Amino acid sequence: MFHIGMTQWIVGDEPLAVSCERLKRCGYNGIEFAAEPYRMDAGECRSLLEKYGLDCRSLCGIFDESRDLTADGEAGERAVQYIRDSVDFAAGVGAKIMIVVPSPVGRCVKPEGLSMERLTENAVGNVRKAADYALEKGVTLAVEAINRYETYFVNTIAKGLDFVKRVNHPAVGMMADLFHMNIEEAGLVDSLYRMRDELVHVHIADNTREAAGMGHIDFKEVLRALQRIGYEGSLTMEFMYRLSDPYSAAGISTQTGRMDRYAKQAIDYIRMTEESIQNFESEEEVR
Ligand code: LER
Ligand code: MN
Repeated sequence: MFHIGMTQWIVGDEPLAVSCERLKRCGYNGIEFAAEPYRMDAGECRSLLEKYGLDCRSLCGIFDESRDLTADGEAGERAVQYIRDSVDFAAGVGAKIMIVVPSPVGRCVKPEGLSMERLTENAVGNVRKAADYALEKGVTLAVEAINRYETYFVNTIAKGLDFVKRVNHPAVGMMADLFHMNIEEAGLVDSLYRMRDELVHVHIADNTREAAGMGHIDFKEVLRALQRIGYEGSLTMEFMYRLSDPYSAAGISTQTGRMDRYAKQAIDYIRMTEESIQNFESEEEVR
């Protein structure tokens, strides 16, 4: 069975204990904390993990305009330092993966006056610097391709793979976010196969970005592909209401009812799908 987690930045300012209790109640294995090392306390997070019997395998990097890896000079260094501080936080809560979006989320137009090559060079150099530190701490940076309505930069798996190849660092891999991939990829399964050697983490949402099973993504073929490529990481739920700016989810404070429903729907649907493909696999064996 896959490890199943839920990312925590999508629940707004809900207390962490409320999120952990929900996940335990719904049968989740873990929680993905937001990488907010300047306002979250690793000790407090660890006690909650212990209290609710959850683990934290990954942190979700929050790359707003103030954490711009495509920048050089001081701004670029600030983004690198944010990753280093998040890596310390990851080590403090036992997480082995930190998600990295190599450009600010929500910046959909390339900044004027800077070539794509220059921006890429900056981002590659900054991620490589951060990765040297991550390697020392045993953390892998997972590059996330996000769709064209959230970035002009790395928005397809092909661009993500090129980026990772250019960084060329043992502490840098890639992740798959099914919501973004459903917008950008010609085929989900083909792209999962293409990224198999780099794949270290997965985000799950349906095509509307609501919980798995509420839309039309074929999770049966997605899970079968993940099994066949030998993926052993977490399936981390990252659902939200239909928002054009995903980070605005973090500002919504009264969504507990919806989150209860989505959290349960997502895990029940994925577990049921998992079971149905298990049955399918064994029928194949019988034949
Ligand atoms: C943003 O849309 C996203 O998918 C997150 O995982 C990273 O900020
Ligand atoms: Mn994601």
